[in-house]
Amino acid sequence: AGTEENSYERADAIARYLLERTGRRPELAVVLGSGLGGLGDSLTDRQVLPYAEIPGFPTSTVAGHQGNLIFGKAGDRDVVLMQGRFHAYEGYSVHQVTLPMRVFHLMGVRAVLLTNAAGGLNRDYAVGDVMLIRDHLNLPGLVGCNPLRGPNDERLGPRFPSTSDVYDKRMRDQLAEAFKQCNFPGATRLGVYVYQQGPCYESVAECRMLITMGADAVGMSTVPEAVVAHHAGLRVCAFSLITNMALLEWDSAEKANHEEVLQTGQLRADQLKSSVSHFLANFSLD
Ligand code: 6GU
Repeated sequence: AGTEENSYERADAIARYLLERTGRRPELAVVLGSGLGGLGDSLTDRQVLPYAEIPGFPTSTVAGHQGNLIFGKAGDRDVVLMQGRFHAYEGYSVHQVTLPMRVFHLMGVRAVLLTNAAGGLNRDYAVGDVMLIRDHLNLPGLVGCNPLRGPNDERLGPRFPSTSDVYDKRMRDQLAEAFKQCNFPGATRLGVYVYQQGPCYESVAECRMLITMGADAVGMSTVPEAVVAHHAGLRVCAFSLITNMALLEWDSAEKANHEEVLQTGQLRADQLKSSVSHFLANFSLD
């Protein structure tokens, strides 16, 4: 797409800078969601680049979100990891939010794992479960805020890309296997993630609406990146840590809050770290 913020030229300049500066050739990129940034520690042979040191890259701001690009190894595999992502609710344009996917593609990365913290809508789910994303509802995308809006640059992907096949089944199955092998203590679910821009958590009526639309979990990220990565031909896999249950009763004494989201991230940090490391070291791209 043709805005200056995520143009081929900008993404390509950043990709070249990173390849030159690090000498690394990662095959896989990982984006760490709220409270999951600690996964960055699990890599070996690490090289940490703060976003602020990368010319042309946006910088990140929210409490609980760090801002580093980490190059390193998981087993024998070279990976690059975003510790902290850009969200539309912070004021970044949807083009800035998705720029890193184009950078990864132009660096030669072939697959991306996107992670997030999400609210559980499906009443079978519990706090601390993981939901592998099978499909999404891109609410802002449907009503005029699609990350691919604008002139299309064919070097980055087609004008009218499909989205019926964004989430790669083979990667997802391998990820499920990694959670199983590592005895992840929560259930591993398969479901539909609905993206709403935030920063407000949903009202009770909104949660009820989202359930009738077919969503199992709700969050404020991932879908723009997934769409742009898929557009560029990257293989995409994504999961949500269910950090809290969305509230469906009007007179509930509870309410959604960021502390609970971060606490559940903490609670599951070590187990997520081992499952994701296992996946990164063992998954196969063919
Ligand atoms: Cl309940 N809603 C949204 N939109 N994002 C979340 C969440 C809920 N819990 C964690 N992230």
